[in-house]
Amino acid sequence: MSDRYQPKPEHKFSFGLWTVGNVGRDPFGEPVRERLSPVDLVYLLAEVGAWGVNFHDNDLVPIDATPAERDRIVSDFKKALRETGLVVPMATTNLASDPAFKEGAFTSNDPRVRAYALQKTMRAIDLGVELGAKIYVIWGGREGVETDAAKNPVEALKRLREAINFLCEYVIDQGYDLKFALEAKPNEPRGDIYLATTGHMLAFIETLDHPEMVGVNPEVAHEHMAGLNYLHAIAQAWEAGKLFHIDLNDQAFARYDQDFRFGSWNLKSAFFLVKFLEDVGYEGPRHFDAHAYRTEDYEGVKEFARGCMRTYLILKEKAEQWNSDPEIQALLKEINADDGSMDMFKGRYTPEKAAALKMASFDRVALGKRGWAYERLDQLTIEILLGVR
Ligand code: GLT
Ligand code: MN
Ligand code: MN
Repeated sequence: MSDRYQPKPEHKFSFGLWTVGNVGRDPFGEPVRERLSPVDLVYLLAEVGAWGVNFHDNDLVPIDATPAERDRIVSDFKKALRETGLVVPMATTNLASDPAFKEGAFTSNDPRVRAYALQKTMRAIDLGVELGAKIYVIWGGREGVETDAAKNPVEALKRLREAINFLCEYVIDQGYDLKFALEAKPNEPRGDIYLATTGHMLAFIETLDHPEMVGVNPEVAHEHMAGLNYLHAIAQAWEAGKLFHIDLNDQAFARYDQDFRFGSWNLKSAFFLVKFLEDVGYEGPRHFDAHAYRTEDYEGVKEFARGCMRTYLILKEKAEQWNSDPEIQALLKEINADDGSMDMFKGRYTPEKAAALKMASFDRVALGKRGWAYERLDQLTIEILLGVR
């Protein structure tokens, strides 16, 4: 392997314990890999060159652990972090696995479940902060329905808002340095999940009591499952100052939740994504929320993890090549040419501007005849990706 694709701490590559620790269970089959301990997973991640490790409360501490067991697990985990130098940039709560949450967590019709979900999340926040997390992801995997007979969707939104407002106040009250990142997914494991896309989340955040504490954690697969352009979701979140975290993986459109290795399916989308993140100077973690094929043993899991990071770094290099390619730059210059003749119509509205614009004449036919050379531009992109340029 060439050294220039070697992951380094400054790349901020992170993985969840649940990603490399995924044992390959699916709806049709039993686990295919033995379960590794959180400490083993930290060493595995250190071996492949990751910088950070994230977890759900119960990835680290089993849901039925006693306080003494919790303390021992946390101290073993801290020791592994010290020995490997790995950091914990993000933490989250498992509000999906336990049967108590089968009808939802923060949106459940049962007030006891809603209260329990809040309690579990406050405790998980304490755990995350204790281990250094600065970002707290909330993924409402069970916050949905199979039938709308079950719940008024407006009521569900109100419950979600109340829960997130409560948690923001809790964080302020504790004096924690922690931001929330909401993660959307359109469906699976529920028939339909509320706030189905990053766009829905961005609108919802503006209705919260502390919108400044809450951003998004968009995932490639989740936007692709909704048939959407992930880059556009990322760009909107970025422009709104809300790109607090990111879940990188890959996913064919119109399929079940695949969580493939980053860049393994839609290379061109992955390229434009990496180019965007690098061009704008995104400084957050590059978190891979994916897992190895079910066919793999732990050697394959390491290959999977290395592959996520290596592909990211190769695409980063391709983005630099794209940005410095003279023919591409000449095309972009041409595409964005501006002779200044429209300057008087730009910017904010004024009645004078509007009046002048209404009187202006345009050569509509000439505008329609222009060729944009996007075929050439895209082919040049493809040739860079294919390594022949
Ligand atoms: C789960 C889910 C992910 C979320 C994780 C955080 S858990 O793997 O599929 O998309 O990001 O709760
Ligand atoms: Mn996912
Ligand atoms: Mn995710």
